[in-house]
Amino acid sequence: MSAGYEESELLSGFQAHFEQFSTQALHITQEPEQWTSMAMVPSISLSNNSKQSTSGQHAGFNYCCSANLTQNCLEKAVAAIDGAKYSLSFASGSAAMMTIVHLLKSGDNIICMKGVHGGANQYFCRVASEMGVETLFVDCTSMKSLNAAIKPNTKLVWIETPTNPMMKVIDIKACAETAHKHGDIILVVDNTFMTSYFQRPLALGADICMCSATKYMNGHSDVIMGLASMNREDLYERLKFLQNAIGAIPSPFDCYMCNCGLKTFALRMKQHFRNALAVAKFLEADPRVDKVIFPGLPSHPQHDLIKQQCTGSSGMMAFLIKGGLENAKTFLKNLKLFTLAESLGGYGSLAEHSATMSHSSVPKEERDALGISDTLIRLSIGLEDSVDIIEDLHQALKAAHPNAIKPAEQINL
Ligand code: P1T
Repeated sequence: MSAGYEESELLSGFQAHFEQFSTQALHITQEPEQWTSMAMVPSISLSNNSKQSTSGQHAGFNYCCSANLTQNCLEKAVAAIDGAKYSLSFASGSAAMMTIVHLLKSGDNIICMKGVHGGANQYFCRVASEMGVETLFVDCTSMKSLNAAIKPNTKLVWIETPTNPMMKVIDIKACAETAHKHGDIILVVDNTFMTSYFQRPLALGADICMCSATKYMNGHSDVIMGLASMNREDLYERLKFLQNAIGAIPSPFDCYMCNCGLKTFALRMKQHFRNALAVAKFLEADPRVDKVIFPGLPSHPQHDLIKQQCTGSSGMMAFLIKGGLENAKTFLKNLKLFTLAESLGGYGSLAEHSATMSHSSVPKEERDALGISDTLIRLSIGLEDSVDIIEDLHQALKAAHPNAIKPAEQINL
């Protein structure tokens, strides 16, 4: 079996890619001149404080909760990548989310897309609500539903597109228009799955583009970090204040690591897409699989919107294995190359059972309504050779369905 996709086929139907992405990811704010040693690779500045010339006089650095050289370097690079004026980094994607929600006050309302990742659901329902900020979960794929749900105290619309793990896609431009029609409502897009390599929320009208850099941005499964980029100065100033006041900042070492990760970001994303497309085509043709949900496949119900909004798709997909919970469990247990683990977006292929892993904190009736069933398996397709990835899936499917009628070897990839 060989993936063998040509570049033209990979990108067919998708809009042209954003210009200069790779160059920016490699060079923005990496100038050796900023370091006394003229170091090509940005240095790690570990000091948590800086000397002041006289009391209250400093060169932009006093205590590391407000600024750090390595962190600033990363934030400027991310701003360029996200097509933003400003970017801020946080201790995790969840910390970025919490800091953003602190833009609101008690009595304010949030509208959140139905079916966001388990941590967001948990934060909105069990943390923000305790502080008097209520969240209404709405199907934001429908502008009619979003429009009808907006109340006078709605201050923020939070969408994740594609959603985790059901891969529902939201029209960012339409969402921004709908939200902004009602006044100063902040539209936040969690761009973790697509990243700005494939999808540019700010250019489509969003106010804040956030992501968990724990995933693709860093890409090596060894950092926990969150990022938020924006063009509005007022939002930047307030979030910069909150970043310092709350203190959920990343360590300089993690900033250094993430900055290194950006060097291969464009290459990695391209390969994630290439591999994921090969895997999705394999799974879609396999009789042991009921359904594949991958934004890069024409069978995705919102493929037209995806082609309009994105320049490709990452390595994230979900599929329904035929049978029941036992088949899903046998499949997962038999994977050899894939690691059975939560998280996503790293170099190595991961598989997980969303109902009992990443989304176990979501009540069962909500999971059922979203389609997170016992047979749903989420894959984060890594950077291994696609033939090996497919071979692993094939042998695990065989273990889960020993009597399947049509062997996948017959499917010519
Ligand atoms: O893990 P953290 O850096 O705090 O990011 C949270 C987060 C934010 N946004 C999305 C879309 C996410 O999926 C996550 C975390 N999700 C997982 C760890 C998971 O396995 O789904």
